[in-house]
Amino acid sequence: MAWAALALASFGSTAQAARGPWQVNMQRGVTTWSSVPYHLNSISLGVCAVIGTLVFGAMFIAMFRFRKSRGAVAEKWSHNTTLEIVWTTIPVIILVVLAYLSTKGLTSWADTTGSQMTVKVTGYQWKWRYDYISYLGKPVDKVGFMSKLDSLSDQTRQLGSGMDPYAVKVGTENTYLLNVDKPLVVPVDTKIRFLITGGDVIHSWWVPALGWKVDAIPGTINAAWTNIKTPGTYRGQCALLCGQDHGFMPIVVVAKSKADFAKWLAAQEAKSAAPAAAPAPAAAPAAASTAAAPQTAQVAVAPAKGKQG
Ligand SMILES: [Cu+2]
Repeated sequence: MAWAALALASFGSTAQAARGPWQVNMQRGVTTWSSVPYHLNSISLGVCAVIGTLVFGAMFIAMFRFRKSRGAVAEKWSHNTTLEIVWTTIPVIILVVLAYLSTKGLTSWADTTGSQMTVKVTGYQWKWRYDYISYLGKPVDKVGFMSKLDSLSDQTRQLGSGMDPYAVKVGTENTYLLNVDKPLVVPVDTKIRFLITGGDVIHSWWVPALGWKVDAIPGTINAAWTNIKTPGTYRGQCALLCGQDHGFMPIVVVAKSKADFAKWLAAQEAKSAAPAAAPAPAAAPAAASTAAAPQTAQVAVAPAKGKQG
């Protein structure tokens, strides 16, 4: 049964915090939207379970009751119009209902209008970059950083390190390969738009508690949004095989209260402003171009897109 344990272990390796013991269902997530895929999954699974029970039930009853050794004789008829209309109409209705519900869900997922904040996410081999573009209608002043596997996990994973993966902890939570040096910090109760792209190859930004994942594709910007209800730490992974260290580029989202986030953002802005004020010739052109750049997120993102193309 080692394979089963292994499968279970890898199945449950993400979203540790939100997962109860022996939880096999999807998690409900922590955002205003994340219950949508949860309910869609429950509905489709329910439909599948009912159909499966009816079809396999009828099949097994027929196999048992009408077997040759019990003297069953085959019927000669081959056509039943009523039956065919029934078993065509019912699946059509089920499919139309499922298509309607999932289209409605996807439409609400894709609607980034009214976002109060924009963050650009760029996937690299093998780390993530987060650039804060705007917050509450104002452009954010040069807050952006790389987010990569925490150094304790990184040292532990090296062949022959002799270090204990179970000793990699935050509090009581084992965070081996799940923690990063700098998490993405966001506020709760805020509609956040993510602009997701790739800097080298295709990656996929996936945090299960948000209820979606989006491919990070070089030369393309995919948009998605979230609105987190509960403060907390939410973990995710790169979800598209992107090379040797694909398994070592986790994602950590820390959702703070609005007040705490405003403080954090102000501190980051102050930090990024400080070195630029000092005489650093290399930093000067970058500072000038940012200052000159217009205020909208689209324009701020455009140069990065051009660079990748
Ligand atoms: Cu990746």
